[in-house]
Amino acid sequence: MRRRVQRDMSTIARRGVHYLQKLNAENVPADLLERGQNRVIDASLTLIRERAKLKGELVRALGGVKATSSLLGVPLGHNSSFLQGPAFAPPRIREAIWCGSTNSETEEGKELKDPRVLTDVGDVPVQEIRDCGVDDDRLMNVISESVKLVMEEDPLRPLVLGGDHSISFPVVRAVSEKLGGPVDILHLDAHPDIYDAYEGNKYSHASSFARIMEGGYARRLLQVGIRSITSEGREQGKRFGVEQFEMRTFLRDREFLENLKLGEGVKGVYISIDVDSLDPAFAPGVSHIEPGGLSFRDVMNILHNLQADVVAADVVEFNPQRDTVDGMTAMVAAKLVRELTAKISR
Ligand SMILES: [Mn+2]
Repeated sequence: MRRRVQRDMSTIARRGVHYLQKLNAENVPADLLERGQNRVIDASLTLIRERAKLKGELVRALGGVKATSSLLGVPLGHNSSFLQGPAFAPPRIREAIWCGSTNSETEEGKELKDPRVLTDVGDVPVQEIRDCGVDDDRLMNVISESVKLVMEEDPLRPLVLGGDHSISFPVVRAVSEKLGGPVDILHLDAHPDIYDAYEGNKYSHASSFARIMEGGYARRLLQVGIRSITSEGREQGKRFGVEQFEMRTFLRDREFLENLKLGEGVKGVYISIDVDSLDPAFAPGVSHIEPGGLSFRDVMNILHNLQADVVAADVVEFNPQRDTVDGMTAMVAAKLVRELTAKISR
């Protein structure tokens, strides 16, 4: 009985966003279907474009800033190898940012209620687009296009709320293409996410950094917090010249990592934070619980001391379905977003 209950629970958790009906298109002409899908995609991009434009106009009218963090939610969970809960993360993170249990200033004194510091263009409607039978090649293009629409509105810079880690590929691709060259990436994660493919899926959340490195979108890739890595992960790391900092040597690497200077000679720095880079004691609401990770203060020290022009960032893999009842990990993800906002906005 107990075993059966556990299986049912895990079935429900795995089901994630599968409540969506599969589009039944067997007898529908392909061109009719594609025209309909294109209209839905156009409508999705129009909403992002117009919201980004409005927020950009507002910030420019207020004046006096070079860079403003702009939240863009990408509620995508189906490229996870295990659970799909990260699809539900963006609204939970926003709720925690503004929940009022703490003040609205970052640790170093930036006021988040100032739209010149932090603005929001909403979510890419991932589930609505998938519900129309759009495949991942096109969905990834929609995500890249949405990121570019934000960057179109100077001084907005994308701060992306995941979603599973597969979203970092289309986001970094867009940032690099828009800026016209590679970036340096600081990637905090328990896992290197650099498999050539995982379970046959080239868009897997375990493969995003293979796609990024193949595409030439990054010059340096520093991976910090690593403690679940296979021989393939290490080989792929060598193949792409990745600087992998494993937790087992963190005490030795700490001073270096707390004094990073990145991005010179490239278009800027991208920061990707997988919430599971933190020890599960600090952030239990993740799909892949991996003991032995960074403390929240370790991450703050690395971020606060980083010298870099941060052009974009993401916070991924927060899984609300695994969080504590009081939403502790939502607060952790929200604080990561708040402090990344401080890092980006100038
Ligand atoms: Mn991870």
